[in-house]
Amino acid sequence: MLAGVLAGAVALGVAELAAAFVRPQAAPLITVGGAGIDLTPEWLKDFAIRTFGTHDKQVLLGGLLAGVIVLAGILGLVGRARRLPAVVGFGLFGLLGVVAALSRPDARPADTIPVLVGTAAGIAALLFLLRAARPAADEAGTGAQRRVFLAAAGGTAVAAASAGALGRARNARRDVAAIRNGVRLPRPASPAPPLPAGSDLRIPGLTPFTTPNNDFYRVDTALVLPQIDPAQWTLRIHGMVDRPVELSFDDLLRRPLLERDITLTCVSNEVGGPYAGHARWLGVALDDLLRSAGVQAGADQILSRSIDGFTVSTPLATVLDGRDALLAVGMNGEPLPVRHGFPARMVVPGLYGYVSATKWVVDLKVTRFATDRAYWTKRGWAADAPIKTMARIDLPKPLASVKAGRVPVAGVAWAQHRGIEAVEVRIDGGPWRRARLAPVPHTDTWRQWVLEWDATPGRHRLEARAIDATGAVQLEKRATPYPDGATGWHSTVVTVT
Ligand SMILES: Nc1nc2c(c(=O)[nH]1)N[C@H]1C(S)=C(S)[C@@H](COP(=O)(O)O)O[C@H]1N2
Ligand SMILES: [Mo]
Repeated sequence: MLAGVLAGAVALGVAELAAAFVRPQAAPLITVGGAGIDLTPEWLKDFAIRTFGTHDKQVLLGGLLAGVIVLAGILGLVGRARRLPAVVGFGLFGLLGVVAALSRPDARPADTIPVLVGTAAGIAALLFLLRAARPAADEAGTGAQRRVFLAAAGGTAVAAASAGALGRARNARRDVAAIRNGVRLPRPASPAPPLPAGSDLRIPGLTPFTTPNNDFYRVDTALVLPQIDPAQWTLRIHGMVDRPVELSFDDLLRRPLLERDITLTCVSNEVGGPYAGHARWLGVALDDLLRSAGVQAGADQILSRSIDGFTVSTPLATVLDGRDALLAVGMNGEPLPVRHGFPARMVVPGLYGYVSATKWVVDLKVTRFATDRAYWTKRGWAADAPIKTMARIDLPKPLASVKAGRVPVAGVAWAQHRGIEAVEVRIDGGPWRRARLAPVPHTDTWRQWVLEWDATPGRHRLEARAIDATGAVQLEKRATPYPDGATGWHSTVVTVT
């Protein structure tokens, strides 16, 4: 058993080291994990995002690691009786890894090297350890035999751990954090006006109007964050255009930059959920960029692609309708953080992220919905996905206990690009009362709201709903995110003492 576990560790450690020479994305846990994400049914993905939130990736990789170790241990037990089935078992694992590596959307043949080298090393370690464990022919004494095996096992463990550690150290050198720190973004040709006074009500515990970059939600399929040097980055605009273009990062920065306040929302956000965030973005107008390439008649979609092969389909008419669709390079006064798409991403007000907000974007293809589908729309999520009107209660916190008297009930509400006209709150199913709304710069942001409540002792149920600027009331009917965003009124229960 120990022989199998250690052989598995050697396979993973050596593969990690080899991947550091090929590319970090080619490490077997990453390729198998990535293939796993792609094959996972929607309900399970939904469950994972809901249950583990932003830690879904760590949970996946941890589970995978545990699975490999257990199976390797079993193969070790098998190997004590018969070598061949154990070696074949390792080989099958290797084959699975090869298939996973080649299944990645950005796969290259070299991506199979880490898993091949790792499998070979694992098999060699297994045979070595099984030999060390075998009682010597002359039965020289089990004590001596045991010492031989433990020495071999110890040596193997050290070798596996050092290979893994060396690989990680080498990977760290690819990190573009230092390059990002050196990036100086030009001033905006069109700065955002200062936020209106009072747009942040500054109530302790209420979501701040502007989300600090470090607190901004992250949702993506990337198990390894793409590390892109802006000096190597290019953006290709092609497809149904008169003049295909390829822009460098400097080309992009030479264009007039707009600074805009836009609130992003993920379609996977449950009613009352955390996957929305507000930032002040800096970027190039996407409509100008597309028009400069000459968009041809008949096109209705922009298919954008990230460097790791993730794709997004965005309705062309939405991008060209005059809203502030950006190819963003800055977020809250800094270059984009690596987790949020450095060096460039899309941001389109009013659309859920999976149809608008491509991070690490390198390619824009002007095309038609009849021709091309994107990562999530292939999996049944809606192609047309405007953000739904939503009010969220942030205060009092769910299941909180508060003192009787004046209690602020407060939260944020969003209906990007339509705007929030009102937020209403009711207590214990009573009459709806209008909350006070904080001012906002325009309709593309969320809006804070607060209602002063005279709380009386007991358990109370609070509900909130928003009304958008078209007069439409937030849908009451409860629906889960799939296929085009959750609906329902957010409610919480508070105990007043
Ligand atoms: N390259 C890439 N871009 C992506 C995604 C992704 O998986 N890969 N996810 C999208 C989704 S579903 C959302 S909600 C937003 C989230 O952006 P954030 O992580 O910066 O908050 O990014 C979008 N852009
Ligand atoms: Mo999303």
